[in-house]
Formats: sequence, structure tokens, C-alpha cells
Amino acid sequence: MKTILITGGLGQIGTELSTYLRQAYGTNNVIVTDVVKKDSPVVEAGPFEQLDVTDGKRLAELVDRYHVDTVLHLAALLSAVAEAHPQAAYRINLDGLFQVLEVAREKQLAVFTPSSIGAFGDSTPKVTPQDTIQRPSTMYGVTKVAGELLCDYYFRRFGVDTRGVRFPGLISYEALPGGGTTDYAVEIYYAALKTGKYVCPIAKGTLMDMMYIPDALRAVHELMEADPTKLKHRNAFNIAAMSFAPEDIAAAIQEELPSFTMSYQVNPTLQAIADSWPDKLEDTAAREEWGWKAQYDLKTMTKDMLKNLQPRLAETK
Ligand code: AKB
Repeated sequence: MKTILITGGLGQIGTELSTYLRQAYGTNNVIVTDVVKKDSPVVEAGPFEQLDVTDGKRLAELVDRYHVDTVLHLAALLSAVAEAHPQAAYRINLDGLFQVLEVAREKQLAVFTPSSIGAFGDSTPKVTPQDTIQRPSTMYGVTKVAGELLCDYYFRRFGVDTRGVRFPGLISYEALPGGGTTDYAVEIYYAALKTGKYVCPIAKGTLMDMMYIPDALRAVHELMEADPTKLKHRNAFNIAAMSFAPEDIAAAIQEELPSFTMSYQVNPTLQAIADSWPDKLEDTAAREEWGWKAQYDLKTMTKDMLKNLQPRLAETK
């Protein structure tokens, strides 16, 4: 049985991953941390500690206190906010990861760290293989590529059991994303149910990889539990579920809510980031090395999103 510490545990992924892993490993075996304590069912449900990931000493103390053997390191600034605050992004995304890896080296912990479709840039093939050119133009991308390399280094050099995936844009109804380029694909569902219309900041025809959160949670769990002898890669596995442009998600919503309408007011900063990212990731390595396969496509995700979001929004009225 693992004892897991999650950083950034009250963010979009952390909120749902904490609950998922507490069900899998037991509530007291999943210690959720975040830089601030917020009102959240996750805080009430089990162990919670405040942790700034750039504070390696405090992380080491928590690891000792709770007998942690695995760190799921989710704390990071997302692409749009990182572009607005590049110095903070460097500190949180890269120094934070370095602190986690150092504590893992000293205490022989396993570490899971997500990378992103943001680890690619203009010179990457648009249909993106596992191993390819990575010259991102954003600070987010710079920290993600460096993070992938650091995790590989700590495995090869110090034997730290590092693993990770490249997440597409994640779509969920429990917690909102904050400051990403793919956030529109979550906001659109809220707008469809609240007002029946949405002004999209990303231009028509812009393809990006996306994934529904249940698939993303399962990916983390399956890779954490994967047989290490089968892993040729360790970190930064491409994983894919669906690739769509704004007009495709709008059409999928219209199938459920026929009166929904969408217009465009393109945000140039977000658009430049989106244009530099892949259209579609190839995930053959993840399929071959640990059996990865997504379950949700755009249609099944849209049905499930609307079904689950509707009662939540009704409660908050
Ligand atoms: C973002 O848009 O920054 C994230 C990501 C794809 O890494 N959702």
C-alpha cells in the first residue's frame, strides 16, 4: 500500500485525483497539500497540510511525519498565467520540481509529475510523435521540457522512480482550471447551461488535444502502478483522447442543447499559444508500454459533462 503526498492538491486535477486515490489507497494514505487552504470537501475528508512547493525543508518534514513513499507533484502555474508571470512560473514550476526531486532522492520516494502538450512548439510536427522536436516558445513550455529532462535525469542518475504523462487540456466539472490556454473547453459548458451562449477566445479551426477528467485520473493511477520492467520511457508519455476545434465542441453541445450559440472574440495571447501547440498527440508508446486507452470521446464526454454540471449549477443559483 502506498502513502501518497499530493502537491497542488486543491487545483483542477488535484481536487478529483485526491478523492480518486483516497478511494484506491485509503483516506489516511493520501495527504493533500496546497499553498493555501481553501474551503473544499477534499480538506474536510482527510489529511491536509499547507505547503509551498519551493520549500523543500517543509516537504521533507511532511514526508517524514506521514511516512510518505510517493509524491504526486501537481503544483504548477498553467500556460496563460505563466506567460503573464514568467519569473513566478520559473520558480514554482521548475524550482518546485527540483525541490521535490531532491527530497525524493534523499528519501528514495517515487515521483509522478505531469508534463503537457505545452512542452511542444512551432517546429514540432502537428501530429506529434512521442519523441520529437521540443522547442516551445512559452515559459510554461520551457519549464515543462526542463521538467521532463530533470525527471529522466533523476531516474538515470539517482534511481528515483519518476513517471509522468503529457496531459492534454483537461475537462472536468468538480473544479475549474485556472489560467490555461485550453480553459475555454471547460468554460463553454458552464456558459451553455447558464446563459445558452458563449464568446470563444480561441479561433475557429484551432485544433488542440483534450481529455475528460475520468480518463486523466485513470491514466495517473495506471502509470503509477505500471510494471517498471515494461517502461522504455518513464516521463512525459503522450496520452490522447480527442482533438477538436471550438466549432466541434460547440456542435457537440448543440446536439444536447439545440438553442446554444457561440461567437468569437479571439484573445491574441491565448491564440498564439494555441497555434504553437500540437493538433494531435500520438500515444502509441503509452499504449504499448502500460496499456493506456482513453474511454471518452467528444460526444460521450459532452453528455456526461452536461448531466453532471446541470444539478451543480442549479444548487448554486
Ligand atoms: C494549459 O492550457 O495551460 C493546460 C495544459 C494543456 O497544460 N491545460
